[in-house]
Amino acid sequence: MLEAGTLKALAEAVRRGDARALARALTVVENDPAGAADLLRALGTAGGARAHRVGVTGPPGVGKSTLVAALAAAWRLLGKRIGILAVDPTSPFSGGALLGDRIRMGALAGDANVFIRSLASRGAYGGLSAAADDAADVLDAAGFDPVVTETVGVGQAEIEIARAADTTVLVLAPGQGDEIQAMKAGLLEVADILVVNQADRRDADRFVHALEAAFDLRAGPRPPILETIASKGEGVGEVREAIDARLRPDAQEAVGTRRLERARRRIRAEVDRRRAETWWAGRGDVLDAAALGVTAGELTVADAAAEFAEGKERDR
Ligand SMILES: Nc1nc2c(ncn2[C@@H]2O[C@H](COP(=O)(O)OP(=O)(O)OP(=O)(O)O)[C@@H](O)[C@H]2O)c(=O)[nH]1
Ligand SMILES: [Mg+2]
Repeated sequence: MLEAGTLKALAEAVRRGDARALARALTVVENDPAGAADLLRALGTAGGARAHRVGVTGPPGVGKSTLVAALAAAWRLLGKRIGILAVDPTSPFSGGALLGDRIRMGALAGDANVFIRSLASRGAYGGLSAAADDAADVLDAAGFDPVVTETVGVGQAEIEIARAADTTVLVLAPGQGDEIQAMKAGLLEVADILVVNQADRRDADRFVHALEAAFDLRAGPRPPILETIASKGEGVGEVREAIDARLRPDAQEAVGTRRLERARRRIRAEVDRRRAETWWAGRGDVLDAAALGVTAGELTVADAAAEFAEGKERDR
């Protein structure tokens, strides 16, 4: 818990864009949901929605970070200040942060107008997606726009984070059966813009045609499919334009819908978190007893849960 004076000072420093304050604020967001709530209130962001929130997702190693770095460079030329969150699914082994992301984006290191941070999951309630939303709020309040979140699109949670953005960019690369994998994971559905990176590989055009064909079999509009060689900056300008076009007045409706969905989801998640926190307080011993009962084979998990849900939990 942060003391009120500290909170106010921290919020002010974040709004000024002070890098150390930002780092500290994001650490609060990462570790302490209640502290994050206080901090966001002090920041006065009330859920944000000033910055364009861009989610970049896709299979491992397709060039997401390289593309994000190239996009950031393109936005810098337009005078934008860019916030980047590299979201790592919780890894108890690596301890979370994908330091490699920061290193790969090293060309932008030292530019105060590009802020890059890896984000690992906070445990228990809320989890990764709440932390990612709150972190984006912090960067938004600090005046970064766009705020880009990179997730590896392998698990449902990571895909959900990308889907929650105003604009979701799905990055694929030719080969490796990515196309089929992407469809299996429901990845294609989340794309507002589809980028085929590593277009320098010779099977790139064939891959793009296969993707186009896959979309033609589906209902609904086909997202733009753009080819890039992110490592050389080729095609990145077109991706930047396609992202920015999502905020054009004639196209804004989709983003508005997305923001409503996000707000709905966040409210629900925060209610769940608060209720769970209150509800479990003081029930630790009974939970331990029920857990012992389950491991001893005396009752099933479902039966134990039913006792709790119906208010009939008991000390065994
Ligand atoms: N040939 C080729 N290589 C590329 C291209 N873009 C990126 N790479 C390389 O692909 C490798 C992976 O790039 P990253 O940007 O780290 O990929 P990523 O998708 O962020 O990877 P993870 O975050 O680990 O999932 C690096 O060695 C890049 O230099 C490209 O357009 N063509
Ligand atoms: Mg990456």
